[in-house]
Amino acid sequence: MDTLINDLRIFTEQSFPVTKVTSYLRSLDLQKEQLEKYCYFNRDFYTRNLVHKEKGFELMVVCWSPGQKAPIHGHEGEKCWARIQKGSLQVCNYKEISSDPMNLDLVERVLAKKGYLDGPADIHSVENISNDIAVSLHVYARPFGSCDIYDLETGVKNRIQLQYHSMFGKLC
Ligand code: 2CO
Ligand code: FE2
Repeated sequence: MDTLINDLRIFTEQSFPVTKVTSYLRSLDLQKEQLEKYCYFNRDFYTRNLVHKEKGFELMVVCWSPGQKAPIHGHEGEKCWARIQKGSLQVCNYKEISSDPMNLDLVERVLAKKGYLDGPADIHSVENISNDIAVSLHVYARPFGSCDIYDLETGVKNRIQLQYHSMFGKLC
């Protein structure tokens, strides 16, 4: 993890060059033991487990029980990547056609399996549609504390604060 954090620091100085960071994260070789202390599951929601945070980026492990979902939300131009470390996740990517009234186009639906690197993401939903747990590693090249949730049924966009479930391996 320390090597990864140091490398992300170097990428911060370079403003996270997308091609370079993408190939770096794609070939990242992390053993599951290195993630274990950040893996907390909750029955009711997916968990956001902070590994490291500084001004330029944050690193997080996200744990998904079967059926858990991050609803459609926006990343607002921040560069962010997610790598599937265990299990699989369905990622749906959207394009905003208009904001008022809300009109999003589903541009892509991907079944991301272990080793798959997603990103940089813009507007997406992420769901564990499998019967097994899933774990993903997220790099946000700008700490990400709140986001817009898009409700397609009501056409309403809500701002929400994002919470951590654990920080540095300890439950919050
Ligand atoms: N962005 C969501 C979150 O930070 C997880 S979906 O993958 O980017 O909670
Ligand atoms: Fe996301």
